[in-house]
Amino acid sequence: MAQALVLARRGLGNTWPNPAVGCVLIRDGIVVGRGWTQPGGRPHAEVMALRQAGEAARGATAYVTLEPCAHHGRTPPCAEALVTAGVARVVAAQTDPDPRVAGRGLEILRQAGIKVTENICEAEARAMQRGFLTRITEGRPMLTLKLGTSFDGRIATSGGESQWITSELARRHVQLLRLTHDAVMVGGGTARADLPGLNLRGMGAQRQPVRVVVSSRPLPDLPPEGAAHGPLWQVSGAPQDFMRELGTRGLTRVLCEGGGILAASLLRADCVDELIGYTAGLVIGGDGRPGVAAMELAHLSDAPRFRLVEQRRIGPDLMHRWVRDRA
Ligand code: AOF
Ligand code: ZN
Repeated sequence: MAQALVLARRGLGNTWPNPAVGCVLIRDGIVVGRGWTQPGGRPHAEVMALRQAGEAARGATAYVTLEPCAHHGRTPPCAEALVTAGVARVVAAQTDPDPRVAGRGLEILRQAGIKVTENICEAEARAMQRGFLTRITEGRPMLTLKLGTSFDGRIATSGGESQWITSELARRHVQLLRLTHDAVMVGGGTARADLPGLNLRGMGAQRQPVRVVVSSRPLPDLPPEGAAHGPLWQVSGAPQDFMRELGTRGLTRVLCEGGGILAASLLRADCVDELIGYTAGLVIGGDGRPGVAAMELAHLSDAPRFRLVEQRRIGPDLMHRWVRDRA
């Protein structure tokens, strides 16, 4: 399952509106097939692994990071494909909350006499598929807020000078973040002031992320959609509303890269699921521009609290990642 999770990760940012799933087929202790969800969400992971295994799938155990699907889409369901291939056992990390599946995939397998084991590495699988799970259960994509700041949480001097606070290496790491998200989001102020590329450069990307600009005013001339830039979507209004709209349009993982006003409104609306900070060893002071603008909280208990899950040195900077646990 650990291997299947590694394979699943390859699809992050690439498979929306579908989840990024991994599948490993093992027979007699030997890996006979490996698959992961392909760009755009099809073919599914199991189909890729079964294709690779061919006849060797007969009698094998399939490790999948999500319950195999049960619905007839453009192709027959993966649960049926596993039955037809003669797989003997299926180990699934979690059931699929998509109402078209929701336990029916595992039921098809059991009915066919396949041994089914559930909830193996469930926490890891749920963490990786949080974007898809959030879209299915809450109707909105998962949101990651990234901030590259000085030691004291500033993103620019009072005069607006911001290039560069974090190192080149940290900024390369942000490219990796974009690679694993479906879309990159900025506020109108940032779009106008920085004319950001919001694209992937030199990462061998199969797909450019969607560019989402949150603004009710006309946008500046940003590069048109093409090989180097993803589609450009403008949204506005209350965070809960435009986040739902993005979910309806299929996004599962959105990376917000600022600015401070958008960050504050997303945090106030409790729409942020993950924080990623890149902290540089320079101090700008209280007259500098804050990474998060005023939130006007009356009480500390109103502030969203996050849990630290990762910290790492990246060149001269500190990368730290925090998640918001929800019931
Ligand atoms: C799997 N393996 O690799 C993935 C699954 O639109 P469709 O027909 O491609 O189906 C999308 C649904 O299939 C999606 O909402 C989720 O329930 C499941 N995704 N299932 O067996 C996979 N990506
Ligand atoms: Zn499937």
